[in-house]
Amino acid sequence: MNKYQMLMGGAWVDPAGGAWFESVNPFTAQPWALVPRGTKEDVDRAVGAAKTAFYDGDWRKLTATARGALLRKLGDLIAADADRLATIETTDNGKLFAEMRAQLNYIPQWFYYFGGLADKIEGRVIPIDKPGVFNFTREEPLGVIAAITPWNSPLLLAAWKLAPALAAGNTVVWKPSEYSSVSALEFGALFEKAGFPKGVVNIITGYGNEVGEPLVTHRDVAKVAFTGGDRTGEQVYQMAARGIKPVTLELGGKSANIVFDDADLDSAVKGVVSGIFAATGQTCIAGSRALLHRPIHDEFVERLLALAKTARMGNPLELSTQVGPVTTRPQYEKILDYIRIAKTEGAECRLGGGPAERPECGSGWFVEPTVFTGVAPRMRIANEEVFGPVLSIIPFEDEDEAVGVANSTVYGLAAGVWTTSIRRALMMSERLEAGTVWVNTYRAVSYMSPFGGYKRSGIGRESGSEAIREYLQTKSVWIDISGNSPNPFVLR
Ligand code: TXE
Repeated sequence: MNKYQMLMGGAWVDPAGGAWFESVNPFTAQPWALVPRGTKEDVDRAVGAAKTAFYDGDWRKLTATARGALLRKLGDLIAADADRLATIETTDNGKLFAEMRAQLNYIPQWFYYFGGLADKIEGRVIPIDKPGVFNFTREEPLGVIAAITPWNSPLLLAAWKLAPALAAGNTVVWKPSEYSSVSALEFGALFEKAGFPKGVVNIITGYGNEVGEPLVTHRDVAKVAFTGGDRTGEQVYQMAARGIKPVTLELGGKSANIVFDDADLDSAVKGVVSGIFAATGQTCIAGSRALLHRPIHDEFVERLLALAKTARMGNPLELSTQVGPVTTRPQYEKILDYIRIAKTEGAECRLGGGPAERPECGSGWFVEPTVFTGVAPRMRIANEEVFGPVLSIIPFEDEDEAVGVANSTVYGLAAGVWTTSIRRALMMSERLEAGTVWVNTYRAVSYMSPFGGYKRSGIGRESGSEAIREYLQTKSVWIDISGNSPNPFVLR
């Protein structure tokens, strides 16, 4: 087993406590790598390195154009290493190699896009209402950014934070999930190769309470960018509040995929299947509720079951596999618990409904693609994030009811609408409380388009030009050009 080190101030170092933990391959349920178990002492060291790089190092002296060029170089290096990094991600988190490779091939775009934005961060000259005074603004970096990422798309979700944070001129301490740290540590080598000054990006691994908390509360961390579960997000927000630190939070959801009777049902069936069974349902944007217009409900369910039954499970490294294992043992147990809860609540299980014990699943943590009909909006399965291949189907009578049910959860990350009516498409996209609305498609994301949650799904936006604002602060500069001495006892 490879034994890894952490990246701090440009050096690869052992954890201060001298302890490592095993990273387990979800397909074999066997450990395959040893990850450093960081502690508060390591956090102090990593934040110290990032602080030094921010205030004293070469990073500050680079022009914005040179900073952008480094980001673009990094993008090239990722593209050249995509297959290797994707294989590592699949081995670490069990998601399909086909999916991870597509992500890795796309990740460079975040570094190209934000690299391009680096030298387009401009202030304003304000035609101020006071004669003899010149006023302008500067957009400045915040300082040391703590980036905390989850296990489901380890490098993609890190890129969403690192690319804008670095483009804006900040330095970063990145803590990947304890379940998927290996790709982050391998990725770390590319920063040095690209020519980033030492300490601009630091990577610290370990558990949420041992590393995440001291990182969030560290007095030299200026901002926290977090993706994870909403309960942890709430804790992170509370801890950051004590230090009056801004946060970006991306916290998952219970997204509704709404199918109207005028929809192209072939596309809609594929869209609903992709929304919940792709990535084994372990995505923040999972369309875990299918809201079906009553006139097409029965036919749609039959077609959906027919397609879902064909999903090939097995080794995520094989390109023919469509549904892989669940990433972590606790997550596997959580999904099975929710299936039990749904059955107890009276939902009707029409497909799956338990662990997958097919020979091709080996000893991995597999759950059968599961479909419940007869789900009532009040049931827990219709309100709580399962983060697995479990679909809840809820019928609706008309547009008002569809909107009401879709908006009835505490979340608001995404929604899908399937219709051929332009009126419905526009009306629904206005009335749905979600940061992303897809019409006649699902699971589309881009570096160019802002992404984030309404309500309990989060705060702030990642991707798109909006994202860079999350890593900047505005300074207003006033210069007296009148040459007069004003009355010191009144406001100028
Ligand atoms: O996530 P956590 P978990 C949801 C999903 C899943 C549930 C739990 O429903 O079932 O969250 O997953 C770090 N201070 N999502 O437990 O705890 C942790 O080490 C600071 C949705 O794996 O949120 C990891 O790096 N940091 C989500 C990161 O937070 C802490 C993706 C995320 O872990 C911390 C993943 C603490 N006190 C899970 N505790 C999405 N939005 O897509 C943990 N961490």
